[in-house]
Amino acid sequence: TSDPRSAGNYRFTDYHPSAGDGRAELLAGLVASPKTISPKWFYDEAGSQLFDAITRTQEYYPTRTEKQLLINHAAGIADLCGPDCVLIEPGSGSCEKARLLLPAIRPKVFVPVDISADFLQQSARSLAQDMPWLSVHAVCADFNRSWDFTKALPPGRRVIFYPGSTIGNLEPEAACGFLKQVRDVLEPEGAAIIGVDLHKSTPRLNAAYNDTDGVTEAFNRNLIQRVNHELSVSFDPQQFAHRAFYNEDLRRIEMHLEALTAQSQSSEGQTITFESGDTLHTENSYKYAEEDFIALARQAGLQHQHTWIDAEQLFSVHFLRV
Ligand code: AVJ
Repeated sequence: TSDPRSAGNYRFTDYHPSAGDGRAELLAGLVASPKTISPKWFYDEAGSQLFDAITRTQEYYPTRTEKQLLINHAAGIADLCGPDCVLIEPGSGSCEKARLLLPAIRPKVFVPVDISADFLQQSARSLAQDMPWLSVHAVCADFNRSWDFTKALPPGRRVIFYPGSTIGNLEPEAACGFLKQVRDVLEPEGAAIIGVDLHKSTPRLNAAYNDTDGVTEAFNRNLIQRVNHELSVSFDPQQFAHRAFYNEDLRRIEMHLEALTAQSQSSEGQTITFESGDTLHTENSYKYAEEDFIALARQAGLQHQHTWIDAEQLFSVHFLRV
């Protein structure tokens, strides 16, 4: 099929998110001490597929638990949304989770927002086809930089859907900042549905990030390939070990790559050097007790309305309002 930007119940608006100079930032993190990299670099083609495979491992409970919560409580969630809302999903990806809620919520319009134009158009268009009663207004934008796209939305009660515990990648202060931005967009009467992984026993958490099939290990190591590709260097992924553990004091999973041998590579006149045992900090994934997330949301000016939690107390879905 051709590519009409508007057809039937489907519409697409491109805000042309600029890639920015990610590479300079990437290199800066690799020559710093300690070495760090933003988890956003995980998600190239191979990394996105590996993440998908992670969600299907025995040990990684968040995705299947959250989906089951959305299925079980779709009617209750829809009740709190009310009729004819404008449902916005920042970072919508496959729209797979929204699909679980849309038939219950029946929003006036669904607005999937993603930075990846091609993938967004594919998934939003097929959603519009599968749900002909639904208006889909896809927006290509970088919501981490600007929420300006919301100025062009139709009127109606705004509900922001942010599943997956993606908010866990942010430091708590930054998570609060994100929620404040959400609140601004929701004025005067909007709401937010946010999926948050729960603080729990260390063994359970450690297992989820150290699956026995080595999928998370491959996902972590794929960052070395990404660095090689982005910076035209050639580190050997096999010379890095996957390390993932729950930091109980900070209530976060930390992922690192540990160099098994000394190695160095030059890029743009700078040298990236690993001594044997040096680590690269690749991800934080914060976990919250129910009341702690509610307190964080309140700090951001969002009131708690309801929280759904599974019987094993693994994952939470919060409904917040302005
Ligand atoms: C996509 C950030 C929610 O933190 O659990 C999964 C990413 N990293 N396994 C998470 C991830 C390793 C995931 N988030």
